[in-house]
Amino acid sequence: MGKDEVKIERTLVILKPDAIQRGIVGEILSRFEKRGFKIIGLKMMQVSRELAEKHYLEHQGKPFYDELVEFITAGPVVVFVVEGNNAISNVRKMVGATNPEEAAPGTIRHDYGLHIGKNIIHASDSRESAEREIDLFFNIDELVDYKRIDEDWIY
Ligand code: D4T
Repeated sequence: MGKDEVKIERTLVILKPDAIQRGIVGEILSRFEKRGFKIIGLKMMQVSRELAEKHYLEHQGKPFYDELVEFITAGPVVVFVVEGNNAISNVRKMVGATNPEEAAPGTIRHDYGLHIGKNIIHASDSRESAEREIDLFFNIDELVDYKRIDEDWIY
């Protein structure tokens, strides 16, 4: 791929409370680093009910909504912003299908999960959600602009 075909995007990833409790944060972060993605913002936080409701606005009224909000607020999460070529769709592919039982082997949800109610990770599903979600979880001064030393060997 020529450099002019590279489409650099940003997307939001949340490692949900199950990932923190199970001690797999490092391993999952490592997958993104090794793939060549650049982490440009990263923090641990407790999601408030208010933030959870904003984040899951599109699911309000669905049967699993209450559980979803309970789960994401049940303990600390790790949130990060990933930057790289076609980051939104490429990260979704790494994450895998919503239900870990249906996710393809090699995806994060398959490799670490067994049940839809505890599916480890969230990643933005479109350009619009990526912008909205990055804005919801990060202040602009929490995102860092830098060059990774291996960038010229990735693109
Ligand atoms: P998130 O938003 O967590 O990245 O998941 P997806 O984008 O892959 O899937 P989604 O928005 O359809 O679902 C959001 C969240 O709800 C849980 N869920 C979903 C659930 O517990 N039961 C269900 O039947 C569905 C469809 C899992 C992910």
